[in-house]
Amino acid sequence: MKKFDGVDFLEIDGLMSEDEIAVRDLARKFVSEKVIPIIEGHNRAGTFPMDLVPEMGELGFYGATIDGYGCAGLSNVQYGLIMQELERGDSGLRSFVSVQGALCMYPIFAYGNEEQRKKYLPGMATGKIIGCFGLTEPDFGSNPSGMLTTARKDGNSFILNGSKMWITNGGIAQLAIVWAKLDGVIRGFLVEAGTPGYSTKDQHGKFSLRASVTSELAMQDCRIPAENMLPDAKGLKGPLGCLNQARYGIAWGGVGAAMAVYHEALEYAKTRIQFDRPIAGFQMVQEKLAWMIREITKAQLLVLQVGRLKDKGTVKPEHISLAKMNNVHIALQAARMAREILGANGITDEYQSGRHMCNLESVYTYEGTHDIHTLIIGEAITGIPAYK
Ligand code: TGC
Ligand code: FAD
Repeated sequence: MKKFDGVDFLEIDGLMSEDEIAVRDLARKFVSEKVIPIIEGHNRAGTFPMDLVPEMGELGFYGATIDGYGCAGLSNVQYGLIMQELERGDSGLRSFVSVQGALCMYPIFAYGNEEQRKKYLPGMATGKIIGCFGLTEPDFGSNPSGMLTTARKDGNSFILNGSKMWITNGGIAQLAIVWAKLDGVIRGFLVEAGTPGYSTKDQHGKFSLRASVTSELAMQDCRIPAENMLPDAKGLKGPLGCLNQARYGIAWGGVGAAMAVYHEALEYAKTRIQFDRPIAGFQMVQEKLAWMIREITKAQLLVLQVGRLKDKGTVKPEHISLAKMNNVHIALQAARMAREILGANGITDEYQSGRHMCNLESVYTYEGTHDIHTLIIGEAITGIPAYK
């Protein structure tokens, strides 16, 4: 297939600085050279490409917006462009980097004390320490405020009890951020792998995000030092603050996945001959390709504006919800259309679109389902919460 060199129908590159484009191109090259050649094999085997972890650290992908502690100190737009390119490769790879940076390094940076930052962030920036984020429980997904996991103070320790489910990187993480209720208030705890009473079990049988580790976490009288609580996160707004960071990255990732399937469908349609001419010449195929480029262009503008607001410090959670829900939705629709254009070939892993389509079903559901983001926007514009 023709080399991927971006999708830019409306000269949106012209809205970005040279530094932003340089970071994007670095990530694009990494994905083209290191990810695309190996990712279908990992997807088929159901394994995460661990070999790529140190190189992504060297490239500054982890905790990229943090200034100091070995992190790259990039802008939010630069960070978003990295996530876009990673998800062009595979949603599982972007998930790994999202969880490491937005869901694990960010809470240590934002809610931790200086000792915690110095102890964990430099190792996480290189990928030597892998993190996971335990919020969801078997009976509390969209409604994390009902969580059952508890923490109890016992002398100089906390004792954790409970379980978490669907945790990205769980089985490969050296450090888990576990959210639990202490005297009824949600707090964040740093649990190191190997702590007695803490165990993980990988979840198998996934048809989605196969090149990503998803695990259950169990805490059974798990005793951790008292200094392992994040001092500045109190209540649900602690984990929701992390989700703002991760949902923002996913919104960019959606653009990347949509660009990958559009590119594949367009190249295929130009060379696949039926009824003596390329299928790209049929109106119904063009309608699908035109829909894709229209939606990708809108998604690019949407997320760039959200990134600019984030860099200015004026972004609101509902802006991020709008971008996450829209961009993942259009990426999933685009992947389904691309799969259709590829005909029977679209159901094999010789082509990427089927893998992206399956991955995006998870992305549509995690970090707040599409419908939960609809309700977040609904609350923002009406002032009336409709979750309960
Ligand atoms: P609610 O009463 O609305 O809010 C509780 C407190 O939180 C504050 N708040 C926020 N703070 C920061 N950022 C936000 N986005 C916030 N939204 C709300 C709010 O002001 C309040 O503060 P305070 O001071 O009054 O206490 O909470 P609720 O229980 O009614 O829930 C609202 C709802 C449904 C929107 C929320 O629970 C939600 O977003 N649910 C979805 C859960 C979710 O997204 N889970 C994701 C798990 S992690 C994951 O999926 C990782 S996938 C990783 C990968 O592989 O990429
Ligand atoms: P439910 O909350 O049971 O929702 C089921 C359906 O009901 C959905 O369609 C939902 O939109 C709808 N619904 C629920 N409430 C309402 C309402 N009030 N109004 C209208 N509709 C509603 N979690 C973590 O903590 N850390 C991770 O690293 C992580 N990684 C994940 C990786 C993968 C591959 C997947 C699939 C999930 C991951 N999750 C993780 C969990 C994810 O965040 C949850 O799956 C998600 O929040 C939805 O919860 P649920 O699956 O329990 O669905």
